[in-house]
Amino acid sequence: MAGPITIHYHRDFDGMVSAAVLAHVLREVHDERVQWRSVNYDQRRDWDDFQRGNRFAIVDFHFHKRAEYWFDHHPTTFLTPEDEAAYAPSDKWKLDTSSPSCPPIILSHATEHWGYKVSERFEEMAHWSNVIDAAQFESVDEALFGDDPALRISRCMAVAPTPDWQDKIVRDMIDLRLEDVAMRPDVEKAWQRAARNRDKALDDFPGTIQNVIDGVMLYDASSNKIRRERFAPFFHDPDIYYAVGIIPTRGGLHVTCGVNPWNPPPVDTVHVGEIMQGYGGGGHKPVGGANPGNKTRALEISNEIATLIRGKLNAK
Ligand SMILES: [Mn+2]
Repeated sequence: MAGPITIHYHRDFDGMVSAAVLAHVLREVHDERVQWRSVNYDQRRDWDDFQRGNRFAIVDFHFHKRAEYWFDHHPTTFLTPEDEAAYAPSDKWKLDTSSPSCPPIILSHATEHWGYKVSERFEEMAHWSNVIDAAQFESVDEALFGDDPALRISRCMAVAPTPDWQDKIVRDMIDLRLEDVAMRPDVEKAWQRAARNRDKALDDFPGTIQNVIDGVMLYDASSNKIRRERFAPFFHDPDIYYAVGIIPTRGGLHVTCGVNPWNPPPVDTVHVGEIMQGYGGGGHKPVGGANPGNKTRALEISNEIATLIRGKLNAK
């Protein structure tokens, strides 16, 4: 008999749910012995050699032609044109870039191809995966302070106590309900810490604002001392349409720009991803980013981008 198969998954909420769902499906339907481990962006460098000689599946992450099972929703999934050419939807592979998150793709595929019966438990996890991955929160308050089990677990991941913590959470997600996973003492403890970090980030944010003009906020959060909270601009100023800012990342300074999900602009003429392409970056219509070489350039282009968006909003 073949050895166990390892599911490699993107280390975020919908990636973890994807791993749990596929583990359950492979165990119940295909009688497989299943293991799982998160995969990170550093491993893309030797992607061709990834797990050579081992049996593996990949979910919510880059396509690999040796993956026995592969499911993803990211439009940027193919690392090379050769990879893209090697892909065709099959019994074991599926890409659906229209899906807000990855788990619904696996669930519908398993139902269609393998006669799998989806439990209410996994329906709930898939729902929250969509909400979290596509930022479909009802309000900025839900995004920041929501305490549904899924939101607590998701927020915890920013303060994971060990590198293999996600693997432990996935193990519980295979067989338990989200509310039971969220009651683990280590999850509760991490959630308390993550909530304190959030509050600190929200307190720090106003000091980073450079200006708010014509519905566009410009901020500079490039200092390493400042904690980052993705939706802080829209919490601080719910009336803005866009926020443009500088943030530090592991790869250097990043200029990020996003639409206010809870206060859409009156005109639909701004494509953030295309604007960012003009600065060597990219993204989607509502959100995108670019990586300037240094701080001076970051200040320069963030200012330009804010001005450009204001111009588009004012051109009626
Ligand atoms: Mn993901």
